[in-house]
Amino acid sequence: MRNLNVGLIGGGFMGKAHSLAYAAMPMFFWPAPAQPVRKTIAEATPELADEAARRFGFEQSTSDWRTIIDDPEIDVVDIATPNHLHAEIAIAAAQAGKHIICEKPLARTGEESKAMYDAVKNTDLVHMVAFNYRRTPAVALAKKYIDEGAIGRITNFRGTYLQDWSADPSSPLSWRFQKSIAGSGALGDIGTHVIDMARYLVGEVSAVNAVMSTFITERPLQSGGADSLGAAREIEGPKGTVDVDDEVMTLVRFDNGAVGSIEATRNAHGRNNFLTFEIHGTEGSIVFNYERRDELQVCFASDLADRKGFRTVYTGPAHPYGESLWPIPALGIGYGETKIIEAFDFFSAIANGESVSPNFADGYQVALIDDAIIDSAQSDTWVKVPRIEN
Ligand code: NAI
Ligand code: SOE
Repeated sequence: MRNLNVGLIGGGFMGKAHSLAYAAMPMFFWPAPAQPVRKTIAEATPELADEAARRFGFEQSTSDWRTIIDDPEIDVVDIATPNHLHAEIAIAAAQAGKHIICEKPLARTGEESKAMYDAVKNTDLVHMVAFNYRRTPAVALAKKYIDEGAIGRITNFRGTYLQDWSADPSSPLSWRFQKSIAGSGALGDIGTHVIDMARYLVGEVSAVNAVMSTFITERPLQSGGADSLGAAREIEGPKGTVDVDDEVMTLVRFDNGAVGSIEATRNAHGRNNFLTFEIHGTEGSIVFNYERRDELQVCFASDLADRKGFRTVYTGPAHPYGESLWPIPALGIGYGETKIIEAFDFFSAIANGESVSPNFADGYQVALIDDAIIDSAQSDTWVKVPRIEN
């Protein structure tokens, strides 16, 4: 088993999740495809970097991410910074011949995403964009049922991602509300997870017809310290402008003829991480809700009429990734497990010299769908989604 040295850039929420995954992946998936070595972590200041190294188990730290790029011992660059840094870091990492895992959204715009894809597309590098929710075992099970034809030809996809952490107008101006850093609001931050699900489970999106709105146009500025996600802390004081969307809803058409809808907001009181889909096919239906992520609801048209209805399948050893997780169903899959599975698939691809999905091509295609949604909301019309050139 090879050791692969990781340089992780960004020691916030995702820095924690990825560090956990690197430590835990070989505990679950054994023999592991490779042993991730937590070599160097980069943070915004030397103090933050030193603290992150001690907390997340890295051998060394730096306040200049280019140190990681320039280090010939680093095999993997992990980008877990706010969105505005993704492109510059990823392109530098690709030029230095590093494998790359980059948090979602791939970048702020389609144009930036294209530059990232161009940097990796004619190389042997493994590149991945971290849409981890598709690695929830119940979602992978939905994909298996669909691929096996269990619900027939898909006719309808209804996806939502609803949260409430920013519903309070006195919650702070996180970088997630600033276009120059985030690119877009609910669309790029959480709508992209639903778009990834839609592409994974149904197929390519061909056209969109969207509305977008911003209801809370200013929020209190944060000073110093870590970025705070809304409800975690309410602050008084000077305010800054929110220049991204609070709400996005879009109708979608798929290449294969299916239709559907996608909506996202971070202002839905009572919804915490309500990432859901309901898929109808000619032979059945599938329903998933991340807040009950051990469960998949299925209904088959072939069920006898007097017992037809949704049944609940609890994921466990019989299901995707299940043999490596916990020994009986419904013990509880968490957010951490989705990142551990993601790390397993990423390191497997490196060890086997294969590509992995979702990769930068997928991240770029999602960004083109985002751009089309913004264009549609502004022009009040259906907009066709361009397809990336391979
Ligand atoms: P965060 O704000 O918690 O952490 C970002 C960290 O990057 C901060 O600690 C900040 O100090 C650091 N940073 C900023 N500039 C830096 C620089 N020049 N060099 C090194 N470090 C620097 O943000 P969070 O939530 O971890 O988000 C990071 C990325 O992960 C974003 O792209 C976000 O969209 C994505 N994300 C993905 C999730 C998923 O479920 N896949 C969940 C949460 C975030
Ligand atoms: C905030 O909306 C956030 O942290 C997103 O950035 C993540 O992508 C999502 O998985 C959880 O919520």
